[in-house]
Amino acid sequence: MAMFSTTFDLFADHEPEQQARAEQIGEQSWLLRGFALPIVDQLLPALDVVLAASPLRHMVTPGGFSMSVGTSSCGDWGWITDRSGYRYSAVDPLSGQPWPQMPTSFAALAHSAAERAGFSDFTADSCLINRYVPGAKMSLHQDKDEKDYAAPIVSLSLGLPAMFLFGGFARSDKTRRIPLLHGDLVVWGGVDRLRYHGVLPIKQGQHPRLGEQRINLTFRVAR
Ligand code: MD3
Ligand code: FE
Repeated sequence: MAMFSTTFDLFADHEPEQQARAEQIGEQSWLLRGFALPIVDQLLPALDVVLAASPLRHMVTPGGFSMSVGTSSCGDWGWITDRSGYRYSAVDPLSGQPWPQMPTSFAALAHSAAERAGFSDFTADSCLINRYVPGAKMSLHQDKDEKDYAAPIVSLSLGLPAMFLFGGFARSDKTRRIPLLHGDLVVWGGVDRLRYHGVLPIKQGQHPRLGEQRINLTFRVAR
């Protein structure tokens, strides 16, 4: 992978009250450090509403392993896995109901982050919610269950820090480690969309706002 050590002042002319710096971490991937911090107070109650209707649960992989990460979704489509495979579903298999609506604060945040990374008109139809407690991890994988790889994936990190692994196009390719912190947004698009990635086991800790957990939201165009 080419090196992107430079920090670019991408949006210097726009909204200087929000942080103006975006760090390029891949050909078409951008880290927006602390981008969500000004609106975390709106996001967390909205997340509680979503999780009251569709609680986090430990899904089972096609191979029969229970994920260490607890997952749920909101929006038109939710990502699920069970013994029959990985897919998007319009219905939450736990509630038998459609997934909760995507809160407008979530949709607006994802749209605005994508725009800052050069992807105009990003409208997510799915938000996957991952909850990590200390020790939980996500093994190297590619996200291939979405229909259109042209749309980026936008991720929001909340709570405890994570060490994110950003790899190449083969599982065995060398990975780079990128710390993801409370309030960080990352936009993964274009050629980087199909890179292998994962999360190292979360370290013990207490986050002042979220306690002993990390929550990651990924906004996607699923269908
Ligand atoms: C890079 N989640 O849910 S988010 C996932 O922190 C997932 O919970 C991780 O990987 C988490 O599938 C990482 C960042 C992310 C998401 C999708 C990507 C990075 C990506 C797709 C392609 C490349
Ligand atoms: Fe992923």
